[in-house]
Amino acid sequence: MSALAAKRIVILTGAGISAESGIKTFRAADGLWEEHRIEDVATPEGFAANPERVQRFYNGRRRQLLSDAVKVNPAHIALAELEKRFDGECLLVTQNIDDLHERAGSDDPIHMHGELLKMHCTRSGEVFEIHGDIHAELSCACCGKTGTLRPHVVWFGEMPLQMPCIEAALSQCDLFIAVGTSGNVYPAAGFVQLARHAGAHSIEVNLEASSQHSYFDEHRHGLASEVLPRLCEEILASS
Ligand code: BV8
Repeated sequence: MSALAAKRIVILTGAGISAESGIKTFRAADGLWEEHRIEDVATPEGFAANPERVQRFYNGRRRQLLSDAVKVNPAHIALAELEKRFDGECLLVTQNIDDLHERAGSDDPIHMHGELLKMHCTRSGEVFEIHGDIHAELSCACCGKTGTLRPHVVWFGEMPLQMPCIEAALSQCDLFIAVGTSGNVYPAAGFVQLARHAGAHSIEVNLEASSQHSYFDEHRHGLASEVLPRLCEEILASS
C-alpha cells in the first residue's frame, strides 16, 4: 500500500510556505532576524526592556501582511484543497503568525506561535483582534488601562499554544508533512520524531535539507508552490 494512503495527516508549516507570498522568512540572508537580534524583539525580556522597539517590529510586520503586496500562493491553496477533499483527518499546525492559510480557505489552523492580527492584555490575558498598530496609548477593552496590550505571539521562552492537542494528533497520525521550516525552533522541530514514533510516514517539503532532514522518510526539495500541489494530488489519489 502506498505510504501516501493515509487516514490521519498532520501538516506543520513554517515561514517558507509564505516566502513566495512576499513575507520574509527568519533565517534567509535577508531574513527577519538579519535586521534584529532575536533577544531584542522575540523574547519577554526584550519586550520588558524596550516595548516600543518590539511593538515597532510587529506593527511593521502587521502593516506588510495587510498590504496589497501580500497574497496567498498555490502552496496555501493546495493545503486548503487537501483539507476539504481528504476523507480522513487532516490537522494543519503552523508556526507562522500570518493569516494566509485562513485567506486560502483553511479552517481553523492551529497557530502554535500565535497570530500577528491578534493582541492580548498582559493583565487579564484576554485576546483581541488588531489590524492597526499596537502602542502604549492604546487602551485595553477589558481593563480600560493603557500600556497593557502586547502582540498575541509566542516569544522564545514562552509556551507554544495548543500543545496537548498537537501532541495528541502527532501520536495518532500516519502521515506527517513539514513544509517550509528550517527545523531550528523547538518544540516544533521535534514533531517529526513524535510522528515517527507513532509509526507515521514523514515527508519534508523545503527548498533545502532542514536541520531535521535525517528524521524524514522522504524529501521533496523545491518551491512549496510547485512541490505541494503535486504532493496533495498524490495523497488524494492514494487515499
Ligand atoms: C518553549 C513567533 C518551553 C514570533 C517564534 C528544546 C525543547 C524545547 C525548547 C527549546 C529546546 N531548545 C531550545 C529551546 C528554546 C527555544 C528554541 O527552540 N530555541 C532555538 C533558537 C534553539 N524554543 C522556545 O523558546 C519555544 N518555547 O520551548 O517553551 C517552555 C516550557 C515550559 C514553560 C514555558 C516554556 C518557543 C519558540 C517560539 C518562538 N517564536 N515566532 C515571531 O514570529 O516573530 S519562532 C520563529 O522562528 C517563527 O515563528 C518560526 O516558527 C520559527 C522557525 O522559523 P521557520 O518557520 O523554520 O523559518 P526559517 O526562516 O527558519 O526557515 C524557513 C525555511 O523555509 C528554510 O528552511 C527555507 O529553506 C525554506 N524556504 C524558503 N522559501 C521556501 C522554502 N521552502 C519551500 N518553498 C519556498 N518558497
